[in-house]
Amino acid sequence: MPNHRVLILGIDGYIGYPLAIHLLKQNFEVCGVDNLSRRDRVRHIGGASLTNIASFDDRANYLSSFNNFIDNMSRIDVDYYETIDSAIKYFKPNTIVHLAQMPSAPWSMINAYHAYQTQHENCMANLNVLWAMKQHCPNAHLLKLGTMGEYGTPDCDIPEGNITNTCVGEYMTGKTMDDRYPCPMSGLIFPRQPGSFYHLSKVFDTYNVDFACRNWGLRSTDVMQGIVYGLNELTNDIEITRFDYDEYFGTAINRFCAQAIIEHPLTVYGNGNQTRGYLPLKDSIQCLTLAIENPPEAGECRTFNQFEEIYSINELADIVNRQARKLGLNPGIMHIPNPRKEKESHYYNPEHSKLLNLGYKPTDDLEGEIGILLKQLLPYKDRVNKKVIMPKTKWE
Ligand code: USQ
Repeated sequence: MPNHRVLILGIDGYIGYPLAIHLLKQNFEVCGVDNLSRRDRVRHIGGASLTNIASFDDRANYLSSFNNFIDNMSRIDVDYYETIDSAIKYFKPNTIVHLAQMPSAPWSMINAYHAYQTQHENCMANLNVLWAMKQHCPNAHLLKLGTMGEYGTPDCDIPEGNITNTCVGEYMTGKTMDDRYPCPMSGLIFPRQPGSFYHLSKVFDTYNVDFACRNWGLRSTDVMQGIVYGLNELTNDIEITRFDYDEYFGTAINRFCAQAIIEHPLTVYGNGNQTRGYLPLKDSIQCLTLAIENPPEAGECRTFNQFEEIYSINELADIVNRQARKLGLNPGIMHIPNPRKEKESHYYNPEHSKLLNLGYKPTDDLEGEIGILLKQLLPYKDRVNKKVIMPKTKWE
């Protein structure tokens, strides 16, 4: 998409870097910033990307080899207003993809310092972006990464962001079941029940973005993303994204796959009936691109629930175990006491049709994708550090 400039905040991350490459190949003008905190934090907890990723400078040089890459990537902290203000003023983007946030629920639950850092960084950075947009590019589109974890696991269907008018108010005072009428709360933000200080930070962001859209007429998309897994498609080594598998920055499928290649039993927390939505990294990039190509109206704060398939942790562990066996590996599965405070058996039925309506073509073969991922990871087997696999942080 020529003449459309995308500023990626968090361009060095798991999603940011492959998204930048994808957009450059689609002829978008791309620029980006990052403070390298993901690299620092993973190193600090004793982890490292399982894939051998290029340095920040080498990545910047690679992206600069595309004519439509606007500038060298800058190392800036988005939670300092002056830096993000000057970046937005300088780049004048049509779309800002905001991925520059601390992404880990367990990291936010370590102690007071980690909870504070998470909420300070995530919420302040987001506020700064909103004010700088208002100042320098009020017509731009803010594409902000939220999380399905904002909703929690309520005992009812979850709409895409807001209460719909198909909800009925039959339980309101003075009404009976025969008195159904459209819900008077239709259009309001659907109640959130986040499960960690990290997920809470995303809820605060949601309300700040919604307010900025209503008050200043900004336009935004809040992407309630499910759990992303896998690696990006590569045409050369420098394109490979990071792959974390530690307790904090690795997510369920990625952790299970890293465990499987060293035949470590797959670490199912609790009874394993926790159910979530999942999508491969390439689908996350496809969905973000669709959102960029189809911006909301001025003043609109729209929400996409972004995932494709729903699985329980037990189902995922079985799939990874089965695919590992096909490669001659025998990890097995272990149930360990759940370090988190979360419902282990629950109802889960979130709506997710808006991206499909925009043309999202989901990869609906999770088992096949996991088979491919295990093969991609096998060459990195000797890099797995067993010390960062078992969880140490407890929610209570
Ligand atoms: N789990 C295990 N074993 C493990 C790791 C996790 O059983 O070794 C379980 C957890 O108890 C949880 C589920 O797997 O029930 C998901 O955990 P996760 O670590 O894969 O994902 P979560 O902490 O929820 O957070 C991740 C990302 C976050 C994103 C979120 C989407 O880190 O940035 O927002 O997925 S969602 O979960 O839909 O909210």
